[in-house]
Amino acid sequence: MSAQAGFIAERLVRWADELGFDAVGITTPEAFRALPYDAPSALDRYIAAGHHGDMAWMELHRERRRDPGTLWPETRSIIVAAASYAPEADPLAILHEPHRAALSVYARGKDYHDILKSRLKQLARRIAAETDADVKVFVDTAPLMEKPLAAAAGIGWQGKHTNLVSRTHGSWLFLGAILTTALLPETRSRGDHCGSCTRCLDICPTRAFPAPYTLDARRCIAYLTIEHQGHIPREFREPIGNRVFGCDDCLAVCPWNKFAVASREARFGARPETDNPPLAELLTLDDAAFRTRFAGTPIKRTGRDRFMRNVLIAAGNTRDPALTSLIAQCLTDASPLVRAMAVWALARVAPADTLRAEANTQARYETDAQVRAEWDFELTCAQGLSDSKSAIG
Ligand code: B12
Ligand code: SF4
Repeated sequence: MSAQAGFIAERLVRWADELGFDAVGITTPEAFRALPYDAPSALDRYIAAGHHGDMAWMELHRERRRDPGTLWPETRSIIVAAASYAPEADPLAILHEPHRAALSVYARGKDYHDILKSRLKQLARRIAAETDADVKVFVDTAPLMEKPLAAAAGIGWQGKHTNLVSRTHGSWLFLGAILTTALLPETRSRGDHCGSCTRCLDICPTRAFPAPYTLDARRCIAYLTIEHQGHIPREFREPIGNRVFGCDDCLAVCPWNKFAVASREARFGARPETDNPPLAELLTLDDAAFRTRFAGTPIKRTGRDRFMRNVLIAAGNTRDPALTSLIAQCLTDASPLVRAMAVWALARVAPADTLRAEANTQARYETDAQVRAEWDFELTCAQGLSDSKSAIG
């Protein structure tokens, strides 16, 4: 290790702080491979079990993702930088306001990918300027396992909810990495401090953890509302509640959050249009209005149709007849994703005769097989309900 490498490592902490990062660490491909839980094999098991659902890109780039040395064989050191997005108020309070959309904390500001990437590039430029080394910057979408890398770099540990937890920032850290050909002194990996706590596992509304430290993404609300492209399976619709984009439950109950300081959230520019808006407002969004409203935020990534699918599930979960006409308007939407969830939501807010009246005007013209199946299911349930009522009467 050269004296210059030690000098860079010392400066790194100051540079990272100046650029708005809250923690930084250095690891190597060898240290990553030596983690006690063998992250590359854990990825293999995750994919073999189908836990990635329809995120086919995880399987497609598996070889590169499972080892930074395969992604870029010249890599000698990996700098992991983390930025806190700790919220100012309890992010679970919104779950008690069913008429408003719960948008997860990470999605409420400007898109963190853009912000972190720009900061990481500036950090990488400083490293490159001080050495002859090559550098490459990665945030989130690259085939790299950022959480075990951050654990190997000593920023924290992977908690039972699988996210990186830090003793100083709790569960509220975004991560990014810089790969470099420079050999820099490693920072030490720290142990697991979850102890016997199981709060994150116990609170999950969809029971997405088959075991501690293992997530079945197919059951996770973050996956269902953001990544999943099709209809959301029936068993998850009620547990989703009013969570329209992502989920914070397992992060928010982590006891280590008590040390997290909210001041840096402002750097992600929380915006009023993502501040848990009323569902009634969102139910009227067409494509243009969706794009305008959520431009520059992570929310735009789902596109309008998937977002409306989620809004309709939340609307159905209000069980409020006052939303009937707004939901009914979605029965003629161009997207079958939206129409299907409009049927489901209508069946929850409207009386059976309104459902049947809508079926007479809409269902008979429905051409999409899955939307027809939603109609058939809900009309059969409504019929069963009125049969049992008349049997009792
Ligand atoms: C795919 C993905 C998702 C998927 C799947 C998540 C998952 N756990 O795999 C979905 C869509 C569900 C998702 C959701 C969220 N995500 Co996401 N996601 C990713 C992504 C792109 C890849 C993650 C990955 O590699 N998964 C593969 C599997 C194999 O990894 P794993 O579940 O972590 O499995 C590990 C454990 O099982 C562990 N393990 C196995 N056995 C044992 C035993 C012991 C004792 C221990 C300690 C560990 C252990 O080894 C495995 C490998 O490390 C990363 C960005 C990146 N490039 O890394 C962001 C990332 C993980 N997501 C992030 C965030 C913020 C979220 C959400 C909080 C967003 C939200 N509010 O809705 C939720 C959290 C849900 C949750 N409980 O995980 C952050 C997490 C930051 C942090 N502090 O950890 C990341 C790092 C993005 C970023 N750049 O900041 N995400
Ligand atoms: S983000 Fe929500 S749904 Fe996903 S694992 Fe955590 S608590 Fe469960």
